[in-house]
Amino acid sequence: TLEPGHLRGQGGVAEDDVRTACEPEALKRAFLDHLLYTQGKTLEIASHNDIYLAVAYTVRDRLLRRWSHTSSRHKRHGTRTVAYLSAEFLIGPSLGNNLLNLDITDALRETLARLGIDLDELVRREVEPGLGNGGLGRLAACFMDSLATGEIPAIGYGIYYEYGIFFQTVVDGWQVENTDKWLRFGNPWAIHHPEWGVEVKLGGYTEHYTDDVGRFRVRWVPEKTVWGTPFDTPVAGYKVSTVNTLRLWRAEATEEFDFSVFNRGDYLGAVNKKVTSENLTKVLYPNDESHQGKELRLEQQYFFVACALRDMLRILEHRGLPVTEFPRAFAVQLNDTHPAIGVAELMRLLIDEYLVPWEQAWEATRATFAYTNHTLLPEALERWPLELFKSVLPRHLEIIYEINRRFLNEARIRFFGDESRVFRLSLIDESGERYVRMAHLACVGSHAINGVAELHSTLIKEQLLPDFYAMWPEKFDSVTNGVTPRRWVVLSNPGLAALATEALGDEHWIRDWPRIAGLEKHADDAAFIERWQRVKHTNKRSLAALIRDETGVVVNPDSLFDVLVKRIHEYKRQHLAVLHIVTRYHRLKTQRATDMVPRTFIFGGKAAPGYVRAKLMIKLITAVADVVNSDPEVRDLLKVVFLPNFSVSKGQCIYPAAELSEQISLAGKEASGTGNMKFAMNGALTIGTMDGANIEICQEVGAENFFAFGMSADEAQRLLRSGYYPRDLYRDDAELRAAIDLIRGGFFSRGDAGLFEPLTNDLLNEDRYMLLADYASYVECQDRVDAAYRDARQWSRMAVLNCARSGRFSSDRSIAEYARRMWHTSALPDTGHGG
Ligand code: GL9
Repeated sequence: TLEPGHLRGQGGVAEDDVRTACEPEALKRAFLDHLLYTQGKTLEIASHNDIYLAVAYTVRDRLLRRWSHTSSRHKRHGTRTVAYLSAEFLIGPSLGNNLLNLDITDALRETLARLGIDLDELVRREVEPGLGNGGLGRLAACFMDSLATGEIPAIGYGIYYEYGIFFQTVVDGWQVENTDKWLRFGNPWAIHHPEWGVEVKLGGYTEHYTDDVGRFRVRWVPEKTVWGTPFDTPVAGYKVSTVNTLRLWRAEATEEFDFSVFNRGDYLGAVNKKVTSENLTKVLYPNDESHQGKELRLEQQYFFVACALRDMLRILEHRGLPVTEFPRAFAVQLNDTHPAIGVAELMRLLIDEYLVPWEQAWEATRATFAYTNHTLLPEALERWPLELFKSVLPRHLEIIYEINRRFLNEARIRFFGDESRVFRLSLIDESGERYVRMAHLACVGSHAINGVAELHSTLIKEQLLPDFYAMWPEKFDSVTNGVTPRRWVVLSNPGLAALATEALGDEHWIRDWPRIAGLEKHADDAAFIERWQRVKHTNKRSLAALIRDETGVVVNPDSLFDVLVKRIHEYKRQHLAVLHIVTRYHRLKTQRATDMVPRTFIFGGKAAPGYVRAKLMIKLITAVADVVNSDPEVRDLLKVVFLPNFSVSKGQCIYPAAELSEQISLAGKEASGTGNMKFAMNGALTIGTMDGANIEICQEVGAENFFAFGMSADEAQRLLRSGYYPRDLYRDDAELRAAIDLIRGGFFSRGDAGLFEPLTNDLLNEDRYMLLADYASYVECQDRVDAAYRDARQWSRMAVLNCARSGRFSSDRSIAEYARRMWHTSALPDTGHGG
């Protein structure tokens, strides 16, 4: 038998402590243990990556005990768990965030420093998993943080893509996509659980038969099956003991299937099938706001949803509950329509496999699901060609037909005699080639439907889904997006965090962001403003260094940092910002406008690889940058930078350094935006249209602290309906004409007049996003920005007010609203009694 002494390691640290204790000595022992016993290296020969991994494992160990306590607590209390279904989770780098939430940053930094290791460099160099495209995926990650911090039982379900969003480089001014092999050096945060694998069927046909006790049954005979196994990443709340789970699924070949082919002597065929199965979760589709009707994409969606629902049934069984308890055990949130097939899949499981009667199954399904819509753009709405859908999911199509039949019967009674409305409500689009409408499936199968900002939710009711709204007004709701102040302030902007803690007297604001309002009373305090300015200047210098390292461009940290970072898309109107820059340049060249405020325009964002116009917009930005930056006459009055590969890590460096946040989408097009919130929290002023959450930001911070311009959504729609003629605007506005003529005359393309014609011709002839209609207002507003920036003290005062009044934009608030109104769940905190 082992004496207690045998449990002690050489360092005098108990074995137990080596996994849990957070004192410097224990951390040191734990780190060296992992370096030797996990990485097989001593400090002398360890690579940077060895050290990183050993540190990450040391941190992960400290999450595991809490993780297992959290799941047994959830099991014991049997409370409703939120299942957040999302095809994307853009979580960003984990190390810094976990250290923050565990509250061990300082202890570990000190420990490692004594070994000659710089923790901050490990944090800075961590590769991030790019498992999302942009706002939608990042929102899911902020929500996971807020769920854990609010101690709400939750599991995030999604896909463990082998290749995330591509890595963007810029070559000769053009975007070039490179593969993102984020798993190359290993992922220390996730734990693979093959024992929780599930089989997923695809393709084939159905058989209807009568079983031996005379019941009508349906059998789905698949063409192939794939095997899904989960990778679990712990998600720790901020300084609480709750650790929730992000469970991402990877596809593999099923053994049985491959062997059957193999046994027929077709070895290569069998291997090929294996490769095909594994392709399923290989790559994230890099489109944003545009639906691609690709079979593999539909398979990905069904795959992770099927895995997730099976997993929930396993948990239900483990808790000893019958399947009819499903809606009491889980609230399933659909992050857009990507997981909407879950409605049909849960029905299939209940009626085909558990033999629950249809009515009862339907009631349970509706009680389970809620649907969040994230866009109004028609090209983003998912519709699957019926034949494609049938070939992948033959049984689900039958179930959707039956859901539709019953639903349309209800609609016919509700809207007596109005067959055209019934036609518009149908889950099947029959206006031309036939399609399955995923948003309609999500609406019918959910008890709640919400938009992501007030304007967006209104437009959903009035324009996107008016017939559904007429049928079920009580289902429609609105939850304005939010972002986590832990990552986007505390981690990204330590200078501001320290200042806030000092000014507010404690750190409560980190878990209760509205308390940041306490900064308001310091807005007129000269000493406070001076410190605020120093923080901003330090952040600007860091960003300037990053810009120099990545692009070679040297920018002046005393210039106004004017930032536009987000996916590149026509509706977001990056080219409107370019028109303004070109106007400034034209003024400098023609009017010697020496009183101009020196500005650095910083752009970042990825274009979908197949989106030719968006890629041309990047080329336009870089082309203007090349000319402007090398014109000696411009000096430092104007600098333009395109920072490649915008990502979560880059964002963490950019938002804290920004002074002006560009949110310039055509009103009515941006559902919410979340970058706009990150900027405001970090004290940037917004120049923006009355779109998405910009409207709410303007309301909160006050119109006098916000640069609003352009048409409202209403005005834009009325102008479009009454006849919009962009060429008249071009003809009548000399500055606008000069800017467009410079671009289309080839000035920025070194004489190649044709290069930007697809963009300029579109602006003159169609201009779907109405840049020309908002141009004059935008340029005039930018002149007011200059005037305001000249008074540094006053500018900083407005910046402080922007931060202080951003209390509403924490994702903690969004999650509290979902929990109360959609999920009917509440926190399950650790009381400390029995773990
Ligand atoms: C988006 C909307 O366009 C944004 O306005 C919104 O803030 C986010 C989160 O609700 O969702 N919908 C969408 O498809 N994307 C969004 O950003 N696109 C990407 O995520 C790339």
